Amino acid sequence: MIRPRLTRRLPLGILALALATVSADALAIFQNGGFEQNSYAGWTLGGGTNPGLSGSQPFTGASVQILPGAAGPAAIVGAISDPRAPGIVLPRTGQHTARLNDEGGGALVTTLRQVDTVTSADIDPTDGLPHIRFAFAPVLDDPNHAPQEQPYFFVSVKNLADNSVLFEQFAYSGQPGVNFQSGSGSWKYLPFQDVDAVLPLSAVGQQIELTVVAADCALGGHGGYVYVDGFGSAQVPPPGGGGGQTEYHPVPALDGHGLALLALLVGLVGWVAARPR
Ligand SMILES: [Ca+2]
Repeated sequence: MIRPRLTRRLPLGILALALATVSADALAIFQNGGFEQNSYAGWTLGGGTNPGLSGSQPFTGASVQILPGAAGPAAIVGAISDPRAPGIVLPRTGQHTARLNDEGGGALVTTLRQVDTVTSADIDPTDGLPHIRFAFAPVLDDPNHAPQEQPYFFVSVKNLADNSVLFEQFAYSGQPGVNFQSGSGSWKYLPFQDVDAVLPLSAVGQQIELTVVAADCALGGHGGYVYVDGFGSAQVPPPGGGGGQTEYHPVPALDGHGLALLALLVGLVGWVAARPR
Protein backbone atom coordinates (compact mmCIF):
# COMPACT_ATOMS: atom_id res chain seq x y z
CA MET A 1 0.00 0.00 0.00
CA ILE A 2 1.40 3.37 -0.91
CA ARG A 3 0.67 5.52 2.08
CA PRO A 4 3.15 8.14 3.21
CA ARG A 5 4.13 8.06 6.86
CA LEU A 6 6.19 10.83 8.31
CA THR A 7 9.20 9.48 10.14
CA ARG A 8 11.83 12.14 9.68
CA ARG A 9 12.04 15.58 8.23
CA LEU A 10 15.24 16.53 6.53
CA PRO A 11 17.00 19.63 7.74
CA LEU A 12 17.11 22.29 5.05
CA GLY A 13 20.89 22.06 4.94
CA ILE A 14 20.72 18.42 3.90
CA LEU A 15 18.11 19.25 1.29
CA ALA A 16 20.39 21.93 -0.08
CA LEU A 17 23.25 19.44 -0.16
CA ALA A 18 21.06 16.93 -1.97
CA LEU A 19 20.15 19.55 -4.54
CA ALA A 20 23.78 20.51 -4.96
CA THR A 21 24.70 16.91 -5.73
CA VAL A 22 22.27 16.80 -8.66
CA SER A 23 24.74 18.52 -10.97
CA ALA A 24 27.44 16.02 -10.02
CA ASP A 25 25.05 13.24 -11.00
CA ALA A 26 25.82 13.87 -14.64
CA LEU A 27 28.83 11.59 -14.21
CA ALA A 28 26.96 9.00 -12.19
CA ILE A 29 24.70 6.18 -13.21
CA PHE A 30 22.19 6.36 -16.10
CA GLN A 31 22.52 8.42 -19.23
CA ASN A 32 19.93 11.16 -19.61
CA GLY A 33 18.29 9.83 -16.45
CA GLY A 34 16.27 13.00 -16.03
CA PHE A 35 15.30 13.21 -19.74
CA GLU A 36 16.79 16.70 -19.79
CA GLN A 37 18.04 16.09 -23.32
CA ASN A 38 14.34 16.41 -24.20
CA SER A 39 14.59 12.94 -25.75
CA TYR A 40 15.03 9.26 -24.97
CA ALA A 41 18.74 9.40 -25.80
CA GLY A 42 20.51 6.70 -23.80
CA TRP A 43 17.29 4.72 -23.34
CA THR A 44 15.70 1.81 -25.21
CA LEU A 45 12.00 2.14 -25.93
CA GLY A 46 9.99 -0.92 -26.85
CA GLY A 47 6.66 -2.60 -26.39
CA GLY A 48 3.96 -4.45 -28.26
CA THR A 49 0.47 -5.71 -27.55
CA ASN A 50 -1.08 -6.56 -24.17
CA PRO A 51 -2.85 -9.96 -24.23
CA GLY A 52 -3.58 -9.70 -20.50
CA LEU A 53 -1.62 -10.71 -17.43
CA SER A 54 -0.61 -14.34 -17.06
CA GLY A 55 -1.33 -16.60 -14.12
CA SER A 56 -3.34 -15.68 -11.07
CA GLN A 57 -3.17 -12.99 -8.43
CA PRO A 58 -1.11 -11.57 -6.93
CA PHE A 59 0.34 -10.34 -10.20
CA THR A 60 3.98 -9.26 -10.41
CA GLY A 61 6.41 -8.25 -13.10
CA ALA A 62 6.56 -11.94 -14.00
CA SER A 63 2.88 -11.74 -15.00
CA VAL A 64 3.61 -9.21 -17.73
CA GLN A 65 3.10 -10.55 -21.26
CA ILE A 66 3.92 -8.57 -24.36
CA LEU A 67 3.03 -9.88 -27.80
CA PRO A 68 4.93 -8.73 -30.87
CA GLY A 69 3.42 -5.69 -32.50
CA ALA A 70 3.76 -1.95 -32.74
CA ALA A 71 5.00 -0.47 -29.49
CA GLY A 72 2.85 1.93 -27.53
CA PRO A 73 3.62 5.66 -27.65
CA ALA A 74 6.10 7.62 -25.55
CA ALA A 75 6.60 11.33 -25.07
CA ILE A 76 8.69 13.86 -23.21
CA VAL A 77 6.53 16.41 -21.42
CA GLY A 78 7.29 19.73 -19.79
CA ALA A 79 5.19 22.07 -17.69
CA ILE A 80 1.82 20.60 -18.56
CA SER A 81 -1.19 19.87 -16.42
CA ASP A 82 -2.71 16.42 -16.74
CA PRO A 83 -6.51 16.70 -16.78
CA ARG A 84 -6.83 13.03 -15.83
CA ALA A 85 -4.55 13.33 -12.80
CA PRO A 86 -4.82 16.78 -11.23
CA GLY A 87 -2.54 15.86 -8.31
CA ILE A 88 0.49 15.24 -10.51
CA VAL A 89 2.85 18.21 -10.86
CA LEU A 90 4.90 18.30 -14.08
CA PRO A 91 7.71 18.31 -14.87
CA ARG A 92 8.88 16.26 -11.87
CA THR A 93 12.52 17.42 -12.08
CA GLY A 94 14.28 19.88 -14.36
CA GLN A 95 12.38 20.85 -17.49
CA HIS A 96 11.39 17.45 -18.86
CA THR A 97 9.68 14.27 -17.69
CA ALA A 98 9.13 11.03 -19.62
CA ARG A 99 5.64 9.71 -20.27
CA LEU A 100 5.31 6.09 -21.39
CA ASN A 101 2.14 5.16 -23.24
CA ASP A 102 -0.85 7.53 -23.29
CA GLU A 103 -4.58 7.88 -22.65
CA GLY A 104 -5.60 6.13 -25.86
CA GLY A 105 -6.43 2.43 -26.05
CA GLY A 106 -5.44 -0.23 -28.53
CA ALA A 107 -4.08 -2.78 -26.00
CA LEU A 108 -0.64 -1.22 -26.46
CA VAL A 109 2.33 -1.68 -24.16
CA THR A 110 5.24 0.75 -23.91
CA THR A 111 8.51 -0.33 -22.29
CA LEU A 112 11.58 1.66 -21.26
CA ARG A 113 14.92 0.11 -20.41
CA GLN A 114 18.46 1.14 -19.59
CA VAL A 115 21.44 -0.85 -18.37
CA ASP A 116 24.35 0.95 -16.76
CA THR A 117 27.23 0.18 -14.41
CA VAL A 118 27.33 1.31 -10.80
CA THR A 119 30.46 3.30 -10.03
CA SER A 120 31.95 4.89 -6.93
CA ALA A 121 30.30 8.12 -8.08
CA ASP A 122 26.97 6.52 -7.11
CA ILE A 123 27.95 6.15 -3.46
CA ASP A 124 25.98 8.43 -1.17
CA PRO A 125 28.37 9.96 1.37
CA THR A 126 25.64 9.91 4.01
CA ASP A 127 25.76 6.11 4.32
CA GLY A 128 28.69 5.06 2.14
CA LEU A 129 26.47 2.89 -0.08
CA PRO A 130 25.41 3.16 -3.75
CA HIS A 131 21.86 4.31 -4.35
CA ILE A 132 19.48 4.17 -7.30
CA ARG A 133 16.83 6.85 -7.11
CA PHE A 134 13.95 7.91 -9.34
CA ALA A 135 10.32 9.00 -9.28
CA PHE A 136 7.26 7.51 -10.98
CA ALA A 137 3.57 8.33 -11.23
CA PRO A 138 1.10 5.98 -12.95
CA VAL A 139 -2.15 7.24 -14.50
CA LEU A 140 -4.48 4.40 -15.44
CA ASP A 141 -8.04 4.23 -16.68
CA ASP A 142 -10.19 1.91 -14.57
CA PRO A 143 -12.84 0.28 -16.77
CA ASN A 144 -13.45 -2.38 -14.10
CA HIS A 145 -12.47 -5.26 -16.34
CA ALA A 146 -11.26 -8.51 -14.84
CA PRO A 147 -7.96 -7.80 -13.01
CA GLN A 148 -5.82 -9.48 -15.67
CA GLU A 149 -7.41 -7.27 -18.34
CA GLN A 150 -6.96 -3.92 -16.59
CA PRO A 151 -4.40 -1.28 -17.57
CA TYR A 152 -1.27 -1.66 -15.43
CA PHE A 153 2.20 -0.33 -14.72
CA PHE A 154 5.43 -1.97 -13.65
CA VAL A 155 8.82 -0.60 -12.59
CA SER A 156 11.85 -2.59 -11.54
CA VAL A 157 15.53 -2.23 -10.72
CA LYS A 158 17.52 -5.41 -11.17
CA ASN A 159 21.18 -6.28 -10.57
CA LEU A 160 22.24 -8.20 -13.67
CA ALA A 161 25.26 -9.69 -11.91
CA ASP A 162 23.09 -12.03 -9.83
CA ASN A 163 19.63 -11.21 -11.24
CA SER A 164 18.55 -9.95 -7.83
CA VAL A 165 15.59 -7.57 -7.76
CA LEU A 166 16.53 -4.40 -5.91
CA PHE A 167 13.15 -2.77 -6.35
CA GLU A 168 9.89 -3.77 -8.01
CA GLN A 169 6.45 -2.25 -8.06
CA PHE A 170 3.49 -3.58 -10.01
CA ALA A 171 -0.17 -2.61 -9.88
CA TYR A 172 -3.16 -2.85 -12.15
CA SER A 173 -5.66 -0.03 -12.21
CA GLY A 174 -7.88 -0.09 -9.16
CA GLN A 175 -5.94 -2.91 -7.52
CA PRO A 176 -7.19 -3.36 -3.96
CA GLY A 177 -4.67 -2.24 -1.39
CA VAL A 178 -3.04 0.32 -3.66
CA ASN A 179 -3.73 3.87 -2.61
CA PHE A 180 -4.95 5.08 -6.01
CA GLN A 181 -6.42 8.54 -6.14
CA SER A 182 -9.42 9.41 -8.27
CA GLY A 183 -8.75 11.49 -11.35
CA SER A 184 -11.28 12.66 -13.90
CA GLY A 185 -13.97 10.22 -14.95
CA SER A 186 -12.85 6.66 -14.44
CA TRP A 187 -9.12 7.54 -14.29
CA LYS A 188 -7.00 6.67 -11.28
CA TYR A 189 -3.48 7.77 -10.45
CA LEU A 190 -0.74 7.91 -7.87
CA PRO A 191 1.12 11.15 -7.16
CA PHE A 192 4.86 10.90 -7.83
CA GLN A 193 6.39 8.13 -5.74
CA ASP A 194 10.07 8.70 -4.98
CA VAL A 195 12.13 5.52 -4.87
CA ASP A 196 15.45 5.22 -3.05
CA ALA A 197 16.95 1.77 -3.58
CA VAL A 198 20.04 1.22 -1.43
CA LEU A 199 22.54 -1.16 -3.00
CA PRO A 200 25.25 -3.17 -1.28
CA LEU A 201 28.78 -1.83 -1.70
CA SER A 202 29.52 -4.92 -3.78
CA ALA A 203 27.25 -3.51 -6.50
CA VAL A 204 30.02 -1.09 -7.55
CA GLY A 205 31.23 -2.32 -10.92
CA GLN A 206 28.07 -4.34 -11.54
CA GLN A 207 25.38 -3.70 -14.14
CA ILE A 208 21.94 -2.47 -13.10
CA GLU A 209 18.90 -2.77 -15.35
CA LEU A 210 15.98 -0.37 -15.12
CA THR A 211 12.67 -1.44 -16.63
CA VAL A 212 9.41 0.50 -16.83
CA VAL A 213 6.22 -0.87 -18.43
CA ALA A 214 2.90 0.90 -19.02
CA ALA A 215 0.00 -1.03 -20.56
CA ASP A 216 -3.46 -0.26 -21.93
CA CYS A 217 -6.27 -2.62 -21.00
CA ALA A 218 -6.10 -5.96 -22.78
CA LEU A 219 -9.50 -5.51 -24.42
CA GLY A 220 -8.40 -2.48 -26.41
CA GLY A 221 -10.71 0.27 -25.24
CA HIS A 222 -8.84 1.90 -22.36
CA GLY A 223 -5.48 3.54 -21.85
CA GLY A 224 -2.86 3.79 -19.15
CA TYR A 225 0.49 5.52 -18.83
CA VAL A 226 3.25 6.28 -16.37
CA TYR A 227 5.47 9.31 -15.81
CA VAL A 228 9.07 8.65 -14.80
CA ASP A 229 11.93 11.04 -14.02
CA GLY A 230 15.08 11.60 -12.03
CA PHE A 231 16.84 8.26 -12.60
CA GLY A 232 20.28 8.39 -11.00
CA SER A 233 22.05 8.05 -7.70
CA ALA A 234 21.40 11.57 -6.42
CA GLN A 235 18.39 12.40 -4.33
CA VAL A 236 15.40 13.30 -6.49
CA PRO A 237 14.81 16.93 -5.51
CA PRO A 238 11.48 17.89 -4.00
CA PRO A 239 8.81 18.96 -6.51
CA GLY A 240 8.40 22.63 -7.19
CA GLY A 241 12.04 23.61 -7.29
CA GLY A 242 13.20 22.72 -3.81
CA GLY A 243 10.59 24.47 -1.73
CA GLY A 244 8.90 21.24 -0.72
CA GLN A 245 9.43 19.06 2.27
CA THR A 246 10.59 15.50 2.15
CA GLU A 247 9.30 12.53 4.03
CA TYR A 248 10.88 9.16 4.47
CA HIS A 249 8.73 6.10 4.74
CA PRO A 250 9.30 2.41 4.31
CA VAL A 251 8.65 0.29 1.27
CA PRO A 252 4.91 -0.09 0.87
CA ALA A 253 3.57 -3.57 0.41
CA LEU A 254 0.87 -3.90 -2.20
CA ASP A 255 -0.37 -7.32 -1.19
CA GLY A 256 0.90 -10.72 -0.13
CA HIS A 257 3.51 -10.66 -2.84
CA GLY A 258 4.49 -7.18 -1.78
CA LEU A 259 4.95 -8.38 1.77
CA ALA A 260 7.17 -11.21 0.60
CA LEU A 261 9.12 -8.77 -1.50
CA LEU A 262 9.38 -6.43 1.43
CA ALA A 263 10.88 -9.20 3.49
CA LEU A 264 13.48 -9.69 0.78
CA LEU A 265 14.23 -6.03 0.55
CA VAL A 266 14.34 -5.06 4.20
CA GLY A 267 17.25 -2.74 4.60
CA LEU A 268 17.75 -2.43 0.88
CA VAL A 269 15.04 -0.13 -0.28
CA GLY A 270 13.67 3.09 1.12
CA TRP A 271 11.04 5.42 -0.04
CA VAL A 272 10.95 9.13 -0.16
CA ALA A 273 7.76 10.89 -1.00
CA ALA A 274 6.87 14.48 -1.37
CA ARG A 275 4.66 15.67 1.40
CA PRO A 276 1.18 16.32 0.04
CA ARG A 277 0.48 20.01 -0.05
CA1 LIG B 1 13.54 15.67 -15.72
